[in-house]
Amino acid sequence: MSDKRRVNQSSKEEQLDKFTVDDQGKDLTTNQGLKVSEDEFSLKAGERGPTLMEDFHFREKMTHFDHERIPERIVHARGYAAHGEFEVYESMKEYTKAGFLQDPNKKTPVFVRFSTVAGSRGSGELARDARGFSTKFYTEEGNYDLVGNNIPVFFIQDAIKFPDLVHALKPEPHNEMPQAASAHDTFWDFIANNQESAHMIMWAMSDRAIPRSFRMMEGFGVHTFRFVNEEGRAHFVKFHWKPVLGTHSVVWDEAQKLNGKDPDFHRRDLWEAIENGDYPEYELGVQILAEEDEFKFDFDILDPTKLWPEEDIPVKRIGKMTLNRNVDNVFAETEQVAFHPGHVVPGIDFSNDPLLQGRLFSYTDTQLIRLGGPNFHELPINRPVCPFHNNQRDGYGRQTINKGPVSYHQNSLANNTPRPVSEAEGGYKHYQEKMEGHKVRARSQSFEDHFSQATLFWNSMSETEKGHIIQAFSFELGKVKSKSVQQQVVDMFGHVSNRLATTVAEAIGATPPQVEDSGVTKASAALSQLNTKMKPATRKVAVLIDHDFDESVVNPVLENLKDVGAQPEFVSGKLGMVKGSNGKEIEINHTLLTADSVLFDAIYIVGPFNENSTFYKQTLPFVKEAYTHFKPIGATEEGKSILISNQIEQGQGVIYGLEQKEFSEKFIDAISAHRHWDRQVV
Ligand code: HDD
Repeated sequence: MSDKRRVNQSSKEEQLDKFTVDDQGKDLTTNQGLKVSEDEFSLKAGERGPTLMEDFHFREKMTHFDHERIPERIVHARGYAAHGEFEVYESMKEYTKAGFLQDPNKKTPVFVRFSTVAGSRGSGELARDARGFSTKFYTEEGNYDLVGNNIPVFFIQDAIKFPDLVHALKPEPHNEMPQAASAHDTFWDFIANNQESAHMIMWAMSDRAIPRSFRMMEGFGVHTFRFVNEEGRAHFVKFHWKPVLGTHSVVWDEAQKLNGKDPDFHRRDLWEAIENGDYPEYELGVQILAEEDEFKFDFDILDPTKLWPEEDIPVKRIGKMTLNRNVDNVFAETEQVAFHPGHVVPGIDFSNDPLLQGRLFSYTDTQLIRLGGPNFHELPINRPVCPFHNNQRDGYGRQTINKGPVSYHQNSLANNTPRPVSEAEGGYKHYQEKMEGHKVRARSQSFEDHFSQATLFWNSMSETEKGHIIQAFSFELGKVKSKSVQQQVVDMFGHVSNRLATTVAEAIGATPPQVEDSGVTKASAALSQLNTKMKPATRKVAVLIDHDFDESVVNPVLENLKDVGAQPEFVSGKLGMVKGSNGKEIEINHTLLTADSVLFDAIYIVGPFNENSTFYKQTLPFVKEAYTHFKPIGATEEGKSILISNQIEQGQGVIYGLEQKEFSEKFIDAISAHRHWDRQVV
C-alpha cells in the first residue's frame, strides 16, 4: 500500500487494497504457491537435449503469457484513467434523490477513463478525434456511470447506425489504413450520406478534437437524461464537466508532430500532473429543463445531434471532481474497467433518445466478449462499494462463493430473499413516463433539421477558430481520393456556411456549393474556446540555458514562474549540471535531442549562446517552431539574438528587453493567454 493511498483512504481504496499485491522482495512461486528454484532454464533431457513435458513451471508460465491479451475495445481502445473523488456543492434534493448529490460533506470515490475513439490501443494520442470522458461514481446506492465525450453532440441519431459509423471511421478493411484518422474516403462518404452528422463534424473539425490535455477539456453526457426527486417529479437534465484549467487545444501541425515525438503525450501529462500533486479538477454542471418545457425549442431535446445553448438554459455548477491518484496497474484497472450508460442510481433515469436507448444494450454486450464472460462486475475496479446480492450464478471466472441451496425467486426456503426492495427503501423504480404510439421504424420529423446548430457552432467561433476549421476540412478532404465524395461533402457543408464550403472547395479543387446555407444568425459565446479560463498553472516552460547564465536576471524569473504554478524544465546542449554566473548549479532535464518544442507550452530563451555550438544551431529551429505554433516566448538580453536571427522579435507574445519584474509579469500573461493567434507566421 503506497503512502499516498494511506492519506486518501476511501471505501473504494479499501476495497481495491484487498486485491492489490506488492511482489517486491517476495519469493518466486508458481500460481499454485510452489516455490520456484530456477526461472531461466527449462527442464531438459540433458543440457543440450529437448525440453520435457513434465516442466510444469515452463508450461504454466508460457500458457499464461500466451493468454495475456484480451480484445481491445471496438471503439475508445486507446485510453488512460485515474482515481479521484467527487463532492457536491449543495444538496440537489429539489431535482434528484441521487444519494451522492445530497450532502456537500460526502465524498464519492470516482474512476475516470479518457480515450480517443478511432485508434487502436497503441495509437498516437493526438489524433483528430472526439475524446471519451467516462466517469464511474462508486456511490452507496451502486455504481453510476456517466459515459460521455468532450463533444456535446454525436454523429448519428439512432443507435442502429453505430456499427455503420464505426466501420466507416475505422481503418479501411482492405488495407487497414489509416490508423487513428478520419481523413479517408469511407469516413467522409459516410458523412456525406448521413447528413445528421453535420453538427458533430463541425466540432470534430474544430480545435476541440485536438485537446492540449485531458485536464483541459470539457466533458458532456451528450444525451438528455432525467433527474427524479423524492416526490417522483422529473426534470430533463444534460450533464457537463467544466475543467478548472479552462478548455485548450494544440494546433494541428503540433498534434501531428506530437504523435511522433511523444505518442503518449496525453497520458504522460495526466500521469505527471497527478504525481506532482497538480490534481486535475472538473466542475460538474447541469442544465435542467422542466418537463412541461420539452417542446419549447426549435430542436427536439431527444435528438443527440443537438445541444442546449448555455445562454438559453444556463449550466448550473453543482460539484467538483478531483483526480488525485494514478492507477497501480493499467491492465487491471484502466483496461478492465467496464462502463455502461445504463449503470444508474435512484434519482437518475433515461430519456427516449434513440441513441441512448441503443447504448443501453451495447455496453454490457461488449464486455461479455472483451472481458470474457458475465462476471466482469466482480473485477476489483468494477465492484460497487455497496453490497450486492441476487440469484445470478456461475459463469467463467466466478469469484463469489454464494452459500446455500437457493438461487431463485420467489422462494420460501430463504424467506424469499434476496428480496426486492420498495422505492421508499431505495429500490430503483423506472420513471413512469406515459407512452403511446405505433410500432414504426422511422425517424421523428422533429429530428430532421441537420444544419441549424452546425451553423450556430460556426457562427460562435472566432476568426482564428474558423480558420482552423477550414484548414481541418481542407486537410481531411485533401486526403480523400474520391472526387465525388469530396464534392458531396462540400455541397453538404454549403448548408452550414457558404464561406466555409467555398473556401474548402477552393483548397481541394472542388466546385463551390450551389446551395443556400441554413440562414441561422444566432451564436453562443460559450462554444468558443477564446472565452475559456486562461491560467499559467501547470504550463510547461522550456528554459534554453547554458553555463554562465546571468543569475541575477534568471533566478527571479524562474521563481516568479513557479509562484504561479508554471513548470520550468531545463534544456541545454548536454545533460548534467550548468553553472550560473554566481556559481548556482541547475540540473538539465532535456537536450535538444530528447526534447522538442511541441512538448512545451512556452519557451524562455536564456543562453548565453556560442554561435558556433550545436546547441545554438539547434535552438534556432526549436524557437521558430514554437513561434509558428503561436506559443509565448520570453528572452533574456543574451537570448534576444535567437529572436533576431529568426526575425520574430516583433511578434505578439514575444517578450524581452524589459526589467526583470515587468518581464516576469508580461511573460506570465503571455503564458496564460495560451497562444498568440494574431502573430504573423514567418
Ligand atoms: Fe460508446 C465505449 C462514449 C455512442 C457503443 N463509448 C465508449 C466509451 C465512451 C463512449 C467514452 C469508452 C468507455 C471506456 O472508457 O471504457 N458512446 C459514447 C458517447 C456516445 C456513444 C458519448 C454518444 C452519445 N457507443 C455509442 C453507441 C453505441 C456505443 C450509439 C452502440 C449502440 N461505446 C460502445 C461500445 C463501447 C463504447 C461498443 C466500446 C467499449 C465499451 O463500450 O466498453 O459498447
